[in-house]
Amino acid sequence: DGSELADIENYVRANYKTPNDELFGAAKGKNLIVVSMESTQNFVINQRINGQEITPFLNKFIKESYYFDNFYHQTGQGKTSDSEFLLENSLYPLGRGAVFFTHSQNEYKALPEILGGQGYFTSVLHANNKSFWNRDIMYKSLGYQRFYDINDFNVTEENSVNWGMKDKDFFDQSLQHLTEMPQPFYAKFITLTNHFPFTLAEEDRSIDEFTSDSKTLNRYFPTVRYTDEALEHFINDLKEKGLYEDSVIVIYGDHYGISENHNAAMGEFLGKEITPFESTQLQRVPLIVHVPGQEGKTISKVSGQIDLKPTLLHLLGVDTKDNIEFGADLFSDEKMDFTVLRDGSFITKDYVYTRDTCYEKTTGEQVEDVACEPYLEKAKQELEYSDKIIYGDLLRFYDNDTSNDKKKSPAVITK
Ligand code: GP9
Ligand code: MN
Repeated sequence: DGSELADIENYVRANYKTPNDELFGAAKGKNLIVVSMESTQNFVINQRINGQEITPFLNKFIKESYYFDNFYHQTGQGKTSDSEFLLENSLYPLGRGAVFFTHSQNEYKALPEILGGQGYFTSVLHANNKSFWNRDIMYKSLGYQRFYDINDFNVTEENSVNWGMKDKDFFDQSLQHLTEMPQPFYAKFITLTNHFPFTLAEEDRSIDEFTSDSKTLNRYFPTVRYTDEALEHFINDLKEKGLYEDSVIVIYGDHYGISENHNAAMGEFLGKEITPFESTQLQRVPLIVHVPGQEGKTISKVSGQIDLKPTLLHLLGVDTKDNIEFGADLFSDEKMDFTVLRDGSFITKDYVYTRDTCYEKTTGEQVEDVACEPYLEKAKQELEYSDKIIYGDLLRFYDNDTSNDKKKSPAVITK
C-alpha cells in the first residue's frame, strides 16, 4: 500500500517554502521555454581563454536575467536524462542506472502534465533518435504532448558534427516548430554540440582551444562558445517573432562536461589544484531565468536542479503546496542554502561535504566533521525518501487531484 508515503509527505510539507509575493504569478499565462545546455559548467561564465570571452552572449544575457551562480547539477549515471528527471519532477534521479530506463512506467506528477492541465501545449525538441535514453516512453509518463525528434528535423552531413545536428541548425529549424505551436506552450530544447568529445570543424570555432595535455579540455572551449552563439541567434529569432516578451526563458547546464580524469588540465586552466572540494564546486552549472519585464539580478543562494520545478510553477502562478517534491522555490525568502548531489555530497551556505570530509567553503580547508553534521542526516533522508518514491512507484497512491490520472494523459506524438 502507500503507507510509506505518510512519512515522506510529512517531510515534504515541513519543508515547503512560501513563494515570494512579488514573483508568484509574475509570468502567469506566459510561454515557458527551457534550454538544456549540454555539458555546460558554470566555470566558463565570465571567463576568458587567451583574452577571448568564452560565453559572450550568456555573459550579457545574465545581466538581463536572474542568474544563479551557486546552482549545482544533481545527475548520476543517467546524465542528460537525469537532469530532465530533476527538472520535471523535483525528485532525485537514482544512485545507479538511469531512471528514464528503469522506471519509465511509474506514476509521476511532472511539470508537463501539470502545465498541460493549465492549458499549455507541452513539447520537447531534440534532434536525436526518439528512443535515446528511452525518451519516447518516459515523455509519455511525464505527460508531454509532442516530441520533436530527429524525424522532425532535416539532418544532413553538412549540418551535423559529433553526436548529431549542430546547435545553430537545430535552433534554426526549431523556430518553425515553435511558431506553429498553440500558445501558451512549454517547450524544452536539448542542445547537443557541446558533448564529449567536443569535436567541431575549424570553420565553426570562434575561439582558441586550450593548450594542456588534455585534448578533451582543450576542445571544450570552442564548442561551449559555439552553443553560446547558437543561443544568441535563437534569442534574436525569438525577439523577431515576437515570442521573447511572451515567454519565460530558462537556460541551464545539464551536468559536468569535464570529468575528474582531467583534473590536472583543469587545474592548469583555473590556476589552482583540483581537490575534492574544488571538484565539488565544479559541479555548478549555469542557471539563467529570464522573466519578461523584470530586471537582471544575480542570486547566490545554494541551489540545484531539484529546485527548478517549484520555481517555474510559482512564476507561472501555479501552486505547488500539495505536490510531493524535494525542491524549493529559488525566489522564496525561506529557501535554505542547501543542495544534495546524487553521490551524497552536499553544499550549504558555509560548507561543502564530499567523500566523508567537511570543507569550509570560503577557504576550501578541511574542518571538523561536526560542522557538517547537522546537514548530513537531511541529505541522506532526502535521497532515501526520493528513492523510495521511485522504487515503490509511490505516487500511484497519491491522489491530490483527480485530473492527474495517468489514463487521461495524452499519448506523446512523434512522427
Ligand atoms: C543525447 C543527449 C546526450 O540525446 O541528450 O546525452 P548525455 O550523454 O549527455 O546523457
Ligand atoms: Mn548531457
